[in-house]
Amino acid sequence: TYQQFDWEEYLHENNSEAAPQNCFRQSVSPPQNDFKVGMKLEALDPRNVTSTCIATVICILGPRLRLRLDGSDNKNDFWRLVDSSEIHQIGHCEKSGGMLQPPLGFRMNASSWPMFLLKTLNGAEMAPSKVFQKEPPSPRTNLFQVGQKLEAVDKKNPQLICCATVGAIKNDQIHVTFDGWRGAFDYWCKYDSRDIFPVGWCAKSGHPLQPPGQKNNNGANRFRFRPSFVAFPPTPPVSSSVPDVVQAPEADTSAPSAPSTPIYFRKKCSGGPLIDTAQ
Ligand code: MLZ
Repeated sequence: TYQQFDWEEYLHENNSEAAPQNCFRQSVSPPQNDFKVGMKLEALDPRNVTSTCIATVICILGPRLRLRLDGSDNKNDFWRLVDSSEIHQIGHCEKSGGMLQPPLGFRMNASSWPMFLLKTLNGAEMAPSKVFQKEPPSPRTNLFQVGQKLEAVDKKNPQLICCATVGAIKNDQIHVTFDGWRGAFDYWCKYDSRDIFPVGWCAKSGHPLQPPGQKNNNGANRFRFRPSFVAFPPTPPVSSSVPDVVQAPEADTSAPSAPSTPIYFRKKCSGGPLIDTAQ
């Protein structure tokens, strides 16, 4: 277990407010995730939303699913909430008169699609209808106000949900700006986007929350907690032939100081929820 980011303290210190729940197209209590890794379902191809494809659950994070389209590569995974309207039980497409399509960038010849489809579904574990949750309704209008805080998917690192602020509003769009980052990750989206969440959603749903970055923040941010599993190199053995070196105390002990020795990560480890996986 790790120290959760403290929104209450952060809002207070930044003299700011959270966007209220009724601004968002999210259910009041985050939906339960009863999917399992390996289950198959139907999903709209994010790169070609007119086609419905077969997808496999690759990873589960709180109420979100990391999906990969069958017949696609592993470079185009995407994330969906379990109450997304863009995912369905297998059979839904055909029932509504549609036909399952190969994903954009299908790695085989198009003519092999029918056989591929048969094989990929044969013996597969299909997600049962009860694990799909109904999408919550959209608020009727854009209720956001500039300056309000929220939690938002970082579209460039879509596994991350991060602390953000409404930077601007234009008609039905809001500008999502990421706290402590210089703007490279900011984006405009519709007020009813499924990628934005009320403050506290991550904590409630068991999804990790990426705390604010440290840009424009004097390089120090006490809201970035140092995880406990960071390994420091062992201290060298005490040798009697070498005089003990006494480290002088740091000049400013109130400033959060970076460790003077490098931090080593085991390369294989993907890191915990507080570690930037994509540096
Ligand atoms: N370490 C990566 C990811 C940053 C994530 C920012 N999220 C708002 C980078 O610096 O590009």
